[in-house]
Amino acid sequence: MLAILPEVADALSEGRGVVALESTLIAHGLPWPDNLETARASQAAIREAGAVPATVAVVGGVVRVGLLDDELEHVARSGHFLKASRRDLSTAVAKGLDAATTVSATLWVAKKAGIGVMATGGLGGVHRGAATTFDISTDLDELARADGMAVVCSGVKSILDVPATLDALETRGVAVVGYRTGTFPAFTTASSGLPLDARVESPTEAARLVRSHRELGLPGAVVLAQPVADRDALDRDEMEAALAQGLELARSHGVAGKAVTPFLLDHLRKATGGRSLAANRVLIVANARLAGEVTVSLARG
Ligand code: PSU
Ligand code: MN
Repeated sequence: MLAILPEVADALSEGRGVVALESTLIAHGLPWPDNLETARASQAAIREAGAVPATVAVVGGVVRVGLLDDELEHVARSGHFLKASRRDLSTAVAKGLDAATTVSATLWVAKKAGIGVMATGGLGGVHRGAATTFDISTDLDELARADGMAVVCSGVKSILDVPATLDALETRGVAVVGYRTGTFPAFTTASSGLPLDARVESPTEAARLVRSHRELGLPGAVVLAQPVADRDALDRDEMEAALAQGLELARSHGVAGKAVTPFLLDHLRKATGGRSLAANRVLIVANARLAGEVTVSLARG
């Protein structure tokens, strides 16, 4: 049921490093043409690290693992790709639809294809107000079952309830490791201020930790959380103020469920004069690069 690009299939059968990339951030997270530029730069960064990129999406009802450049452009440009979490995959396939995959769907597809490392910008998690709305991303449950997967990100979407999300990850037994940081990154802000129990300083050390997790047969993924580069990072108070405003707007416009993220990201972009978008781009590419380095180190054994 999976259409694996020959280049990706070859790399997998030869035991070379492969990194899975999600496509929701291309179709829904970033505006055109930043989305295509970022998707291309992410793939290039993975190649520079010596690994092979595999962007995941459903195209015409086919679950694709690895996209050619014109297909990447189609995802970025078309505007009609659905946002598919894991549970939406069967509908997309049965109906022959185009769908971008979230972290949960990408993790599931990657695992199925035999890919052990993925990269993204920010994970989904517990939304603010989840105590009454029950809006908790299925990303968290998939992270809990994606045994031995390494997921490189810059924490979770800043629009979430970050402390509650960290707690939910702990409950689910998902290992969260800071990459050259002792606190959980907060997406376009370098730190949430929330302490982490573990940190690593290099791709080799990260790979060693992932290998231990796998050899122990522990369930769930290892989340490797890398902060956005200092020079691109946004100030936490500024972000919080813009967010509060955006959340209020979303509420008054009746925006709910999976439409919330694109709405808020767009609001933040305007409110920060484009700096949140620039930081978002930078961190996505940096995470792809780090994921490439980690998968190469894992492949060396
Ligand atoms: N982070 C972003 N932009 C995004 C996402 C995360 O900055 O578009 C996407 C990811 O694909 C993630 C998904 O898996 O949002 C989670 O969505 P939901 O809250 O609907 O589960
Ligand atoms: Mn959500």
